[in-house]
Amino acid sequence: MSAPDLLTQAEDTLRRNHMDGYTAPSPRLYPHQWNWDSAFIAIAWAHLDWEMAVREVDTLLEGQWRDGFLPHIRYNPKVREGYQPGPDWWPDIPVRVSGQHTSGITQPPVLPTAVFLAGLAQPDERVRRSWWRRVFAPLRDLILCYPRTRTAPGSPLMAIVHPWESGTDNSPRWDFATGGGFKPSRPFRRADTQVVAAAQRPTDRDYDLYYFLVELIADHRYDFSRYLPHTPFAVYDALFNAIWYRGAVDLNRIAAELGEPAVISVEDLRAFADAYRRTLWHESSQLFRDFNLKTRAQIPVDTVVGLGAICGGLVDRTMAEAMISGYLRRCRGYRLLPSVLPDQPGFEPDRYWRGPVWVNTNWLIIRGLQELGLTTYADALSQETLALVHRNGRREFYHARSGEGLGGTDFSWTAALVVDLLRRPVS
Ligand code: 9WN
Repeated sequence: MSAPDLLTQAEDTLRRNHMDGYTAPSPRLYPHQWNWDSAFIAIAWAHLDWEMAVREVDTLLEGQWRDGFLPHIRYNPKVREGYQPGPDWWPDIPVRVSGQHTSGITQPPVLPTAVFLAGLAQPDERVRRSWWRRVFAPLRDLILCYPRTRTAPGSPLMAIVHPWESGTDNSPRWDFATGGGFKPSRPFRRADTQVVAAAQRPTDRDYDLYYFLVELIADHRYDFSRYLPHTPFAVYDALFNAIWYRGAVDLNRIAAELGEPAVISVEDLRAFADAYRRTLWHESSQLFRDFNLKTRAQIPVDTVVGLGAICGGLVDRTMAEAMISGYLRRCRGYRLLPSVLPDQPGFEPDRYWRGPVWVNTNWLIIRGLQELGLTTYADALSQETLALVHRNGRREFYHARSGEGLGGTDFSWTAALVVDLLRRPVS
């Protein structure tokens, strides 16, 4: 297949998945609107059909809360079946726009970066600026909300409180919590294994923890300071924090274009970057690791998230090169980049976030390497990613050894990021 065919098929997938003002991640498996999915998708729409990017972002922001928090799912009221948990598990959500239904947790805040990139794809400066001006306040509220509501005394890093907030749901990094035997008080039903083989999805034990945390967080009405003493899960996630930092930098760039003051000051950005490196760096693996707030210790699992600082702009070129070359050495014989390093105990090449290759994490690292001038690495990884999708279709994830397409079909962010890599090639 030639690059134009790959592009056409990716665009077809996005158009088919578009409904009611947003693009579903994979209509049968995930029919609602997801936070970081829509951010990735908006980047592609900006290349293909700029007004569609504007709509994707507007619809996502309709689910924003009064304090700026952007939830991980905005439910489409027309979709009544087909995804669990539904909005009934999340009572009393403080939405800005009445009538909206959302989840009560968040996801990595890719949106400010996506709006920055989508804006740059608009050649008419007047149109670009007027869009940035219109979405600036909600994005500022979003970036400021996490330091205000998700930090604990003594650190500017932000805690995630549910594996779903990491976007890498059943990563072995979270086995410390799934192994705890937590169960919700009410029965729940899984819809995901009706669509995708159970062997490729999180286990029932993972889901017990997911629903236990849903209940705990909802019972405390989404107030971090209230449930922090009671939860077994509060983590400084290396990717979430890197994406927040990158989002803050990109939003400051938008602010500068609009003649607005910086949203996060240079001093605060510096203090954040210092804390990130001090708390999360793991010298012997030459990667960053997550930090468990409950045990006050790093979580000893090496995954692709450990490279997240590269896309966040939190490391220099020398450090990034040491990180990526070390990672590549440890995945010889596997497709790049496996979501978990194959030498790690929890590695499974075909199960969701426990080893398979994902296009969104590859894309984040590719763009980070590119910005640092590590073009040879970025270009090679981009070519491999495009070849993987070319051979195996626009799937949710890919077997870490064989490259076979797995999980959801017609997957929107896979299609979207292929579009971006083709339309804005590394070299
Ligand atoms: C829970 C939609 C989402 C992605 C996540 C991915 C998966 C949901 C699920 O699908 O999570 O949010 O039900 O498995 O892990 O990153 O945003 O594509």
